[in-house]
Amino acid sequence: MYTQGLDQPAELSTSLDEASLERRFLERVDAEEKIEPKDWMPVRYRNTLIRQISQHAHSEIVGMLPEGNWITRAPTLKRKTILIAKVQDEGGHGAYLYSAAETLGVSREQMIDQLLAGKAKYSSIFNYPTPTWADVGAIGWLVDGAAIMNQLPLCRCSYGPYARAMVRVCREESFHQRQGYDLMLQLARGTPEQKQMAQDALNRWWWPALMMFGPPDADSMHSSDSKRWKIKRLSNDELRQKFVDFTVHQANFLGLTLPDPQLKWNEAQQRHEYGPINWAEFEQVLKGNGPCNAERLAARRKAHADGAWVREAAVAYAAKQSKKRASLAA
Ligand code: BYC
Repeated sequence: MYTQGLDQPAELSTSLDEASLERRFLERVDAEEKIEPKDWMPVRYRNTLIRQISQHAHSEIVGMLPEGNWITRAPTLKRKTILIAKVQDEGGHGAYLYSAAETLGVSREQMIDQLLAGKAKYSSIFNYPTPTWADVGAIGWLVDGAAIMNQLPLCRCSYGPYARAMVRVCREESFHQRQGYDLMLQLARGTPEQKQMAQDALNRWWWPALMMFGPPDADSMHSSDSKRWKIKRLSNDELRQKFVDFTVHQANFLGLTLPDPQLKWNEAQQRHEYGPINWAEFEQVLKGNGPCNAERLAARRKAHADGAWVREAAVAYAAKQSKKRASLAA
């Protein structure tokens, strides 16, 4: 996708050959030093980061849509306020992440153009519908829960701007997860109809939440490089397993049943075994054929077009201000 890295500092590239630079880079990674935007880095490392961080940013922005759908219909003022704050946080996460990706030499416009053209990936999870209020609870509990599981290790990622952005994102995700769990708890302790609504939402979101962690390790083409470069600290399957082990207890406390008849505790391995994930469905969602892919992209394209006047006004205002400063300085 992006084949060119930024120019490397001239004195370094002339005094050291590529292999020595790469060796030094790997030594710094091994020593747990953070790599910063102006440091030398291999082009593949830069491109891997641009790919992952931009996909992550897109996920936050597209991720505003399934829950945003419920803002006008939240059942109480308190729930509406919480939901508005959560969706707004997600917009903020997208903004930090686009900024982190920009430090690698790609522009926000390029990234957004790729999203709107349908060429960029974003998390599979946001291509599923939210037909009931309980889906808002299930997203907070499971989707934000899975996101924290995946993102906590990213706080220790080797690339400084991404690692630092993740610290704040994780704190906010933790609030998001708790509000979702609290919503599910209220429904689970409510009327039989409310409890059923919570169970149905859990049934809808469980398997897509497990897919969020990405393909099985054996099929994860980027994992070995990402682990070597300490972008990824834990593998897709390791994180998925931690998520299952964690969530089983939370579901028990809610009195809800995870929709997996093969789920069972393995005493010898001290972990839960779970049933097969439908990877064919995951592939279809990634190809753009999930239940809501077309709807999500159409909503983003409309928002982008509707916001054109805001961007034009901001550019005109900035030009006016810089002209004013120039005439004052003259
Ligand atoms: N969906 O080699 P692999 C949120 C792609 S938003 C779509 O394992 P990698 C929230 C992968 O990109 C949180 N595509 O890749 C927001 C690659 O394709 P390309 C979103 C997926 O990068 C609002 C191919 O499959 N979190 O929390 O080593 C409301 C092979 O995979 C998915 C992040 O973005 C997927 N689920 O590992 C509520 C976390 N999985 O690029 C909540 C940051 C895999 O070669 N990202 N693919 O075309 C990561 O940690 C890693 O990128 C992944 C994948 C674990 C997702």
